[in-house]
Amino acid sequence: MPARRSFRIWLWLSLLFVTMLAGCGGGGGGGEEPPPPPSPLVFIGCSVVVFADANFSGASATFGAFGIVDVTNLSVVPGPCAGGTFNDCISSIRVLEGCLMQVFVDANLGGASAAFTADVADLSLIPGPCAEGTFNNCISSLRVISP
Ligand SMILES: [Ca+2]
Repeated sequence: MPARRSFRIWLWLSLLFVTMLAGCGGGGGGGEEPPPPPSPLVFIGCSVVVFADANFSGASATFGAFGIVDVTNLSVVPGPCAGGTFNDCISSIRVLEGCLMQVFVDANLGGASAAFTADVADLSLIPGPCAEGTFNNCISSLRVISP
């Protein structure tokens, strides 16, 4: 009788052990792919969006990244204005919170400039050196600065 009881206990423990192994296998995947790990990249840079029309409408282009990003010549950025570019073409600007955008009326960050830290819905309301004394359809280069 004791031997039989020992055998039953051994059998019970063996079954328990096998069940635990099976449980581990199932919990460890069981054929299902684990979810992909979250992206290790955290975006802390800046970006701006320029629009050909006021009130953030019309064709747009986005610039920015980390640190300082210079766009030295908007006449090589494809756009809807003369020559199929964004030169002298920007009428409104979105600036990501915390970012600084400098705009220049000439290429290579030259000529009169203005700096913005918030959206500008209508550059024709910003006094400048171009048509009607504003910055509308006037910007030829720009700089985006991350905090
Ligand atoms: Ca210009």
